[in-house]
Amino acid sequence: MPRLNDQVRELLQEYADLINITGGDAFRARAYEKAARAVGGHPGDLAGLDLKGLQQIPGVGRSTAEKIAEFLSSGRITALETLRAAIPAGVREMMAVPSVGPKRALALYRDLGIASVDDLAAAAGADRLSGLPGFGERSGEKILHGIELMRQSGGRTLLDTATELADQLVAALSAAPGCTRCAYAGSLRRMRETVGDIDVLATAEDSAPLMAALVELPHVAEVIGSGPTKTSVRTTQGVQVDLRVVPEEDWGAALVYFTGSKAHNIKLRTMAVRAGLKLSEYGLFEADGGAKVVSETEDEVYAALGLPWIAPPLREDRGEIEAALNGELPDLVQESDLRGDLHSHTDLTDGLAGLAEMVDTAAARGYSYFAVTDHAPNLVMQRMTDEKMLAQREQLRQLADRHKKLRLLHGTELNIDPDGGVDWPPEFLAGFDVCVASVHSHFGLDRAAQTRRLVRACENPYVHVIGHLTTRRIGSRGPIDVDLDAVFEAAARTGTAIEINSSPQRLDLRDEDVLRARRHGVRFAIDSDAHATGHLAYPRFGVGTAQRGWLTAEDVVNTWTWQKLKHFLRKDAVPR
Ligand code: DGT
Ligand code: CA
Ligand code: CA
Ligand code: ZN
Repeated sequence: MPRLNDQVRELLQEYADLINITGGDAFRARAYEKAARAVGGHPGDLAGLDLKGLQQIPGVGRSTAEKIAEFLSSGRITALETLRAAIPAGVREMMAVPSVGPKRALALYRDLGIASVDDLAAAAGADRLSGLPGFGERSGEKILHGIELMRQSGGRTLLDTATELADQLVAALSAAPGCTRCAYAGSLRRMRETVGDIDVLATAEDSAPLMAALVELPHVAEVIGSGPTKTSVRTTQGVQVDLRVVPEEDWGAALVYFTGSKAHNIKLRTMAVRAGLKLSEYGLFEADGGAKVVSETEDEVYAALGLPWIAPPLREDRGEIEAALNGELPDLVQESDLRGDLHSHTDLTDGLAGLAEMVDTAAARGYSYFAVTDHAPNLVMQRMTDEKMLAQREQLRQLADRHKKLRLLHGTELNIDPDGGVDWPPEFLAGFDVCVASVHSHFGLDRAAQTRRLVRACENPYVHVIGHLTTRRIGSRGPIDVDLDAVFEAAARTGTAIEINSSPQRLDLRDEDVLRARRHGVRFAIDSDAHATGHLAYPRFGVGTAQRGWLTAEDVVNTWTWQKLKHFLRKDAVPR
């Protein structure tokens, strides 16, 4: 079952969307949207909270609290159901298509009777949109492109949702009678940015109790198929889960096989064949005679092929087998290597939590440094001023007494303007301990202009980190068009770190671009970009992306000691 808070977040977000679509009060819609985020980011469980308790959650007002209370007691929200009855679910899905939005979704429905993303694709493809008021020449083309983006991620699940679900499934199945081992495999174990389905592997003498345990879980909405070795289900969130149960002595071979990737597996099998062996999910066997060589642990399987164990994020056939043969596998960065976080927000701008709360949570993670980097004034809706920024700096200095072991850094997230300039003059910038600079506007500039602006941002002596470089959002916004090599070259030359933004919707840079940046000698910062205390745990996902990009701790500036980071923040040359 999804966490109750997440269920409520979904419902409030849907309510806000439907208010927008039906042309309701935009401020009301925004209030529900904010409440949705507040509930999703709230660390405590909503269950058992009364009206008063609910209203104590920052961002939840009286009417939201009443709706949540109604849901907690009756399982429904009347006002939401009224709106649902007026608008087909497909219209809300259309609203999520990049470049459509609520107003156009409603116009498409009212004027053309278009009520689903499929209908919309057909109408745009047949050029039936251009006559509509508010739809320009190229609207159809843009909408088709947006639908394509949505479909590319189509049906795939983001890493945070999949990880949370898989952790729960593994815990539940491990407790089933007779289960001796249980873990997830597949693309999730390789830490891909999205997963098609979740592959869970377990060992037991008798598989029946495990299969039964899976099918009976409250997460399960539908059983797709069930047999003695494999059961597939679909969860209430629509995620497919495959459970395979093997005998304990085949664990290693099965784990290698079902972790994949397919391309990595094919390479391994070819190596086995050359050595007169046969590799399958049941083990490594002699090709003639069929005697089993090994299969109990992954180590044994790799060793029998003449290889060291290869970390799952590397198993993409991107040169890892060759590197393993040459003894050149990277010593991958681990989450435990991180000593701090250089990008976070508070409720001074669009974060949900107050400064002290964010700092306390960072301290509890055992960090030795932590930067607060609220948005700078050019992102107009955040209403930042010099006075607010300086007041926050003062507050942060005062919090330092409370956290002797945590060095607090006062920073900001600057906006890279179309020409590559940033907010504030040099005198003011010089007052920050750390500056992240990011693109938040003008996503449509041509390649030359995008490249120029990012190179200039790297060359700015006050900019330490380029935030979410390509600005993509998985499934909803493509990357900007930019010559990445030119930007990486500039970053390496100027000693500017490139961020791996760990937010599961972004994971920006993505794995392949990390791999490429690394060849230029770029340094990286694995940041949470937290907008709530719970988000401070996001670097788990950024580390996965970094591992898929072959990074070591040395490549990542926020694994460095404060002594070393201090030089980096002065943009002194740090020796490689
Ligand atoms: P996904 O679920 O699309 O994100 O990606 P995976 O990699 O989890 O793929 P999935 O779920 O189809 O299969 C899980 C693993 O099983 C995969 O990583 C490799 C292995 N596997 C599945 N089918 C084949 C196959 O036909 N040949 C080989 N060599 N391996 C396979
Ligand atoms: Ca899978
Ligand atoms: Ca699968
Ligand atoms: Zn940002």
